[in-house]
Amino acid sequence: MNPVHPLRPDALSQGVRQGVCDFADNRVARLLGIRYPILQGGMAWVADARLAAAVSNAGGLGILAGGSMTADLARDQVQRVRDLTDRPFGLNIMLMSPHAADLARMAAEERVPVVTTGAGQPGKYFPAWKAAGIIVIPVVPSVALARRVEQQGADAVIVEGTEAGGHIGDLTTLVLTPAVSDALSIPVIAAGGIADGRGVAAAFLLGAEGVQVGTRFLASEECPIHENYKRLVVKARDTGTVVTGRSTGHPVRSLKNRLTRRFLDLEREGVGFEALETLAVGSLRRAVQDGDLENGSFMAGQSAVLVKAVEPCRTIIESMFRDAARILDRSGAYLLGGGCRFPDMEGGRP
Ligand code: TUI
Repeated sequence: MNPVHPLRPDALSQGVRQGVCDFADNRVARLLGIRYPILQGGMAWVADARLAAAVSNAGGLGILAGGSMTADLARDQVQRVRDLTDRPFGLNIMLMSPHAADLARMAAEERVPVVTTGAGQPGKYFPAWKAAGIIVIPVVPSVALARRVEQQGADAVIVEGTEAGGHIGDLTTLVLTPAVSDALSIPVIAAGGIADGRGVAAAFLLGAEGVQVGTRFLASEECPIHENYKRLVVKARDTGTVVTGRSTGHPVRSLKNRLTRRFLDLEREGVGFEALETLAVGSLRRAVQDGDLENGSFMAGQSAVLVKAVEPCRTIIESMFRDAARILDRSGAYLLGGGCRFPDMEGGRP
């Protein structure tokens, strides 16, 4: 239960007036030791040491993707981030990965500052991570799992709405964020559909104290993906993403292309899991590394429509928070607009 809104309007106004926006009173920024309460999604095959370090150096929390790595490869990436930044960073462990247990052990051995988890229940790893002093932030798709991980000792949760890219849950960010904020005491970080300052402002109004952003960072200069992938994100339309894999119980959102059409055709025909698996195997790597427009899986969130250009991570973060702070600072006027009247208002004032 978070009785007090995390953003103090007075501090915010001052920050905006001074042209800086320092979230010193924000629980997520304080917990993580970062300037802006923004985490970069740990996107499998995408989020390497260069991207993570760029985000951390710009004042957010860069996160390495463990989803596509063996523990040895991830250990090497952890070392590389440490070479590139003195700032805090995280490691994402995709719990469906065959390497999840090894990655969990490596994270504790290396005392990675922050671990985020996805696609499963991380409870059994908590004792080792907490003993190593790691800040643990699971992605949760429901209030029930959010409550459970809070009891198990999570430091915060990321609620990821179905607008997100990659492996997704059912609920929207608009519903999940306030529902989980009502149920928990630890900070809630919103993800899914957030790609600009309006999304950040909306997330905070819903009770989040931080945001996690993936798709916008796909279109960052420091993101190591193929140029074709960045181009597809920037030119994506509102209807440009689709969810495949619902029939398998592992729904994944990506940009529409020949692969997603074939996948959906096969699902409609009712072919078995193995035929679908054959189509999917290696497809994310083909998108990220080869830029294979026909056979690659270009995972991205619905927010791709909001991404207009490839920009440095620092520009992305600073513009998002500058815009969010302005919107929140004026949110009364912004939300009601000039002509809006409630029936019981006198002279337009409540
Ligand atoms: O993990 C993600 N997104 C991902 S992982 C990924 S790698 C991949 N590659 C190929 C095929 C499929 C995936 C791509 N995108 N997001 C975090 C997330 N976690 N979203 C939803 C969840 C989640 C779902 C169920 C977390 C916990 C959960 O628990 C279910 C249970 O066991 O109760």
